[in-house]
Amino acid sequence: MKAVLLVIAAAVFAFAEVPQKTRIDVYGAGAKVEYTNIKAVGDGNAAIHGWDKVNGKYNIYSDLTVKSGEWTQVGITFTPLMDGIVNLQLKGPYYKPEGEKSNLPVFVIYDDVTVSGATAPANPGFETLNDDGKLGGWWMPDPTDDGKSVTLITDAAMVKSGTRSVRVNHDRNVSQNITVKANVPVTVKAWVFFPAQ
Ligand SMILES: [Ca+2]
Repeated sequence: MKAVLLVIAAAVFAFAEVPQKTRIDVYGAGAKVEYTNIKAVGDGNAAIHGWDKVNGKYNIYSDLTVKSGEWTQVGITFTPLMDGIVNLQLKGPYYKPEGEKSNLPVFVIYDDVTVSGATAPANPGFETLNDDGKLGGWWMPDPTDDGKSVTLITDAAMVKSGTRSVRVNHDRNVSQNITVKANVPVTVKAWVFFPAQ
């Protein structure tokens, strides 16, 4: 009986553990851009990569809470300390349950990205495709057979506006460069939907 209860408790705990969160990162290592006043917009946290002693100070990660079953606008704000080009990355949360050899994908759907205080992102609503059928404006990884591929979503129930959104996870995500200016605060926001996993 005790063992059964333990198994049930472990299963419930494992289910509850899937983080209903998302993650917008900014990588400035190429131009060695550093920042101040890093904060989450709304419910969550944002900070530099404290665990990376070499490039961590140039990179921002975040941990943003997404509401259940509805579109949530999440974001980060930061002030660059110098001019430069940084890479804006729309990702899912890192999730590595105990006992797993590698992290598991948690899928998050993005639409309608806005940026203030920096160059506007191209194709912010994921509506435009290039001639080769790939997403315009964003770097999007080629499909893989590991169940982690980025996918374009056309199901209206999971599109915030227009006819497309994009589904990403931690390891396979979409990104593009934006140009920032010294001491000009930048705010990045995006609408996010957390689908059934
Ligand atoms: Ca769209």
